[in-house]
Amino acid sequence: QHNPHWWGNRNTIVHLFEWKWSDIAQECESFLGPRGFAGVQVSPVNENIISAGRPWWERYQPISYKLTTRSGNEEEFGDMVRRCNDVGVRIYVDVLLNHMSGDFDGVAVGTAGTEAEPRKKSFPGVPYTAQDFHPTCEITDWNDRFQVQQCELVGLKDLDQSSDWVRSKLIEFLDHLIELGVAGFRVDAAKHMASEDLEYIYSSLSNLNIDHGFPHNSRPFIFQEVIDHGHETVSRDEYKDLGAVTEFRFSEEIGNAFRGNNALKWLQSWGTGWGFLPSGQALTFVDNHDNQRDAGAVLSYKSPRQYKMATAFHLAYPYGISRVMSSFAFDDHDTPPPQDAQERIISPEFDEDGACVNGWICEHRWRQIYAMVGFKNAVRDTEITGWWDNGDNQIAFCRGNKGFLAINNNLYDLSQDLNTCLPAGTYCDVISGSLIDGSCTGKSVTVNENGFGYIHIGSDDFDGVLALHVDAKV
Ligand code: QV4
Repeated sequence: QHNPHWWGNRNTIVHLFEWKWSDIAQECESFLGPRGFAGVQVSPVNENIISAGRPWWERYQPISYKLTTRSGNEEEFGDMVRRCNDVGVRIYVDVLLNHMSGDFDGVAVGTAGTEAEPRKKSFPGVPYTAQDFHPTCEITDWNDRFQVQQCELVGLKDLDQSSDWVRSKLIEFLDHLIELGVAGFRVDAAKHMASEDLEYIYSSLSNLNIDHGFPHNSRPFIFQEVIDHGHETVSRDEYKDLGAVTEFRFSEEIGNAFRGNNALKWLQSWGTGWGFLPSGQALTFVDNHDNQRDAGAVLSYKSPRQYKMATAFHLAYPYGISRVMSSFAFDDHDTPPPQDAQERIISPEFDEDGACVNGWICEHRWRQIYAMVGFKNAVRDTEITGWWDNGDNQIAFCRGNKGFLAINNNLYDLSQDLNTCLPAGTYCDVISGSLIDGSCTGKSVTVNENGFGYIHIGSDDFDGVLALHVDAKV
């Protein structure tokens, strides 16, 4: 279940973290479809516990499988899926199969009004009772398979996926989403569930809904959250044949490289050469909603110049099933999404350039990022050729004769005639500007009969990347 069911030449999933369904529907029609995005990963859809201050992570604490959250209700969800599918943008849901909520004093009331007593492992909205869960224990040794898979991840009540009842409820939940037209699932905390149980669940799911434009017998796309830095007892390899797996080493290594801890010239062997999963099994990303909150090597919107370079490389280099993050601004781990005084999530607002202004970051609306989604669409099915580097942090390569990328992460200029592999002509650099009505608002590069062009990326240029492709020929 590795096929994401993208439309045409599209690529790249955007995670619209904490967005409302009605806003996503609108975004599919007005931005994502026209810009050639392939899909959206949406925040959890089923009812969750309500936590004081409304941190984003309350949505990782389910109460029932009713489709009502702060992002909207079932009707709004269904409307979003239909409208996105209509413009060729697939929806992938973040699903919590591992657990229900953590402890809560007394009776908890969820976002759909359902009551539960998590401390007693009582979730009548499903219903689940204590016998549907593993006995309570804490994970103290992350290399102990029993603890990782049968104890409680940060105290979240741990469902027993070997039980017929639990399996049937999970399958029913996922099938309901398939019926509504989704293309697949991000499986949260997959590492904390036995792969045999997941295999049973995935293989029991319905085919995708043909009324939403999926071909007959299409299987739901599955990408599993398994954090494997290497040498872990529960490894990514146990899951990779069931569906794609989040390749966290990609995120860590790309952060390292673009932070300057590893010379970019080494990226020539990027991908499996770095010990990553085979391309078709790897869900790749520069940052995700968890690791953007951790200190460390991972890059996020908070380091925009390096982040844009890393994202350009991510989308230009032919490796992995790519996902870009679209964040809201945060100060600390618990910062809630933009909300009003009644704790309702607010809609993003845009300035005249289309950038988000009211607490939403919307990396996917940064020109340097959506232009690279366009680049990736333009160069589809080409190989990487003509690698060049300066032995340090300046690199360049071609994608067949359709695209060319150059990056300068040195503290001195890149000024050089380079082989762009492109047909002769003038091309607009889609990073520093756009091609509008036949003229380029940024740098342009003239390519001669031999495919060479003069490439300049000053060390103090606004961006350290230059990208040319055949769909942006002046
Ligand atoms: C607290 C204590 C615990 C204690 C517990 C007892 O910290 O030590 O056992 O109380 O009741 C929130 C709080 C957390 C609290 C917990 C339970 O932050 O302090 O525990 O609730 O009340 C998200 C957030 C978590 C959040 C959780 C549930 O990141 O902070 O916990 O949602 O609301 C590993 C896993 C990987 C996981 C990653 C974070 O292998 O699978 O940790 N990633 C996924 C999601 C992530 C999500 C979860 C899993 C849980 O990507 O966003 O956690 O669904 O690497």
